[in-house]
This record gives sequence, structure tokens and C-alpha cells, in this order.
Amino acid sequence: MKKALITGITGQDGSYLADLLLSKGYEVHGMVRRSSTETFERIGHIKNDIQLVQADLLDQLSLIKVMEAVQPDEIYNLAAMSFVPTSWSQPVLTGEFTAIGVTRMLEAVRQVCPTARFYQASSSEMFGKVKEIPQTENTPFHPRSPYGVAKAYGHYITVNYRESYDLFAVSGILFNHESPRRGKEFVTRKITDGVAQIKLGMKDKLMLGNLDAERDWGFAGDYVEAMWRMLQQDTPDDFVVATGQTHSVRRFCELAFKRAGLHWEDHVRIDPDLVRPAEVDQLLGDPAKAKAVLGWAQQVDFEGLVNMMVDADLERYKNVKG
Ligand code: NAP
Ligand code: F7E
Repeated sequence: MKKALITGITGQDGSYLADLLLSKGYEVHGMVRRSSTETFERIGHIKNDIQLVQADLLDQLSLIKVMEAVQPDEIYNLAAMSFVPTSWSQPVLTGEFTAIGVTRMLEAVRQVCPTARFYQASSSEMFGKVKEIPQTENTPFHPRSPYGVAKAYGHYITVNYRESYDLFAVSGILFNHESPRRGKEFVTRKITDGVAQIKLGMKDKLMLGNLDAERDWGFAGDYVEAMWRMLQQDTPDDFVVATGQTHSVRRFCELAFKRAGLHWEDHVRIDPDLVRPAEVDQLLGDPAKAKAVLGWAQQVDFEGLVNMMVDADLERYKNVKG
């Protein structure tokens, strides 16, 4: 039985990845940080099937101890401060978690379990002010937020440890991926949660920022499959994971409100405070390499994703109300 260690197991991707690895017969260990209240909502359904270990990306010794205790075959480093707007209000902490945290993880791997395979959660935010359309593994980076800058560091340090120490360390450059388990501050879930509340008469207006921004949105359940496939290859390499289609925030609104029988213009209002100091206007990934080498393909399309998220939020609020 293979052993996997997932950092960020309480997050959206960590919970889907844990589901996937359990279904493949892995012994799954999840790293969680100490908190005065539990944040285990997304992994409640598997809490008896996984083992949780406490450590923090800020604490090198805690990471070394986790590696010693678990002795993992595969490590998925998903933990990060992942919300772009917060990276402007907490730029130093973002750097500590999302950039230097990766080095701390790699050092722990190098010292304790150098034959383990390591996955780094890199991001399309590294492309930022894009240099070409669509973006591939070879597109230069131009990050537009402290988050994007920190992810670029995490990406390059992963490549560097692979080249310096011969670690099996890979970087997945994942474009936006969403689900009913997405945090409610991210725009897709903010919209579908808002639609559900408006439909059920719990509120009437939804405040948003830049409706013109375009993203290549996929389903998180599909994307964790690509992470796993990257660690099953003969040689370590980096991959873009994306759908190859881009849509505006406005289009997401249209479809989400329509799914609930509503018109988005009746409810959406613009709050200038939600517009970012520097925006990533359009992202569009080219998943050709992931398709050819990993045999990966998305299962859920854009409209299927919007419908899935609206339906899940409606169901959740109906249950709360009932
Ligand atoms: P998420 O839902 O925000 O989850 C982040 C996870 O990181 C949570 O489990 C959080 O734990 C943990 N964490 C944060 N700081 C930590 C620390 N100091 N020590 C230990 N754990 C810490 O993010 P996600 O959407 O699942 O994304 C997973 C990863 O992929 C992130 O690195 C993100 O930046 C990256 N990424 C995401 C996307 C996307 O579209 N979703 C695209 C590209 C890359 P708590 O529960 O304790 O807060
Ligand atoms: O914003 C616009 C906003 O916060 C998407 C993270 O997972 O994906 C995510 O980063 C777009 C932006 O995601 C609101 O300006 C409009 O253009 O959902 P988001 P993100 O910033 O793209 C990447 C790949 C990651 O790696 C990150 O970890 O939507 N937008 N109005 C809004 N965004 C938010 N959050 N809230 C609004 O009201």
C-alpha cells in the first residue's frame, strides 16, 4: 500500500485528492495546522479513513518531524495562502506560506525521504499579464499579485531542487478549478452561493468587482487526477492543466442565475472596492502536453460546472431552511 502525504488536506483540492487516493487504495496522511476550531468540513466524510498530522508551513522542524513519522511515497504540497486579494493586504505572510513554505517542504523531503515523489501546486496566476495566448509550459511568467509572485518562487525552487538534488519534484501549473467545495470568497462560489440565497429569498443583491476578467475554469475533481498522474510518470516534469476555454465573470453570472430561473442584471451590482490593484485580464491554458503525456482529459465542461455548483448551493440552503 502506497503512503501519500497531503498538505492543505482541509482545502478544496486536498479533499478531492484524498477522495481519489483513498479510492486507489492509498494510505492517506493529511497535514493540518493547529487551530482553536476545527476546519475539517470538507473532509468530514472521510475522517475515519485518513490520518491527520499537525505541522505548519512556517515551522521547518514540524515539517521534518512529519516526514519522519509518515515516511511518504508521494507528497502533494497543496497548502498555501491561496486567495489573491489577501496577498496584497498580507504580502509578507503570503511569501512565507506560499513561497518559502515550499523550500521548507523540499528541505524536509531532501533530508528525510529523498526518494519520495513531490508535487508542487503551481498556478496560472504566474502568467499574470500574459505574454502569449494560450499559455503553455514554456510561456514566460509576469505575475500581477504578491500571490502570483510567491507561486513563481515556489515553481522555480521546485525545478531547482529537482535539478540540484535529483529529487522527483514536479510542478503542476493549474488554471482555475472550482467545485461545490470551493471557498466562498472566490468568485465562482461567491456567485453560486449568492444565486442560491437570492432564489430562496434570503437576500436580493450580489456585489462583485471586475466582470470583464476571463478565466479558464475547470472542475477540481478532474484536476486532482492530473496531479496524481504527474507523480506516476517515469521522469519528473512540469505540466499545464487547463480546459483550453476561457469565459468572463459576466458569462459565469449569466449561466448561474439562469440555472435558478433568475436574470443576473436584476441582482448583480458593482463594488469598486472589489476591483484589484493589478488585474489578470485573461487566462487561457493549453493542456496539450497533459493530454499527450499524462493521458489526462477534463470530464466536466464549463456549463456542467456552473450547474453543479448552483445545484449544490441551492440544495444546501434548502436543507438549512427546511
Ligand atoms: P484552499 O481551499 O484555500 O486550501 C488551502 C489549504 O492550505 C488549506 O487546507 C489550509 O489550511 C492550508 N494552509 C494554509 N496555510 C497553511 C500553513 N501555514 N500550514 C499548513 N497548512 C496551511 O486552496 P485550494 O483551492 O484547495 O488550492 C490548493 C493549492 O493549489 C493551493 O496551493 C493553491 O494556491 C493552488 N492553486 C489553486 C488553484 C485553484 O483554482 N483552486 C489553481 C492553481 C493553484 P486551513 O484549513 O487550516 O486554512
Ligand atoms: O477571481 C474577478 C477577479 O478570486 C477570479 C485562486 O484559486 O485561481 C484563483 O485565483 C476573477 C478575478 O480567483 C469578484 O477580479 C470579480 O479576475 O475567483 P478569484 P483568482 O484570483 O483567479 C488561481 C489560478 C489561483 O491559483 C488562486 O489560488 O474574478 N472578480 N468580482 C472577483 N473575484 C472575487 N474573488 N470576488 C469578487 O467579488
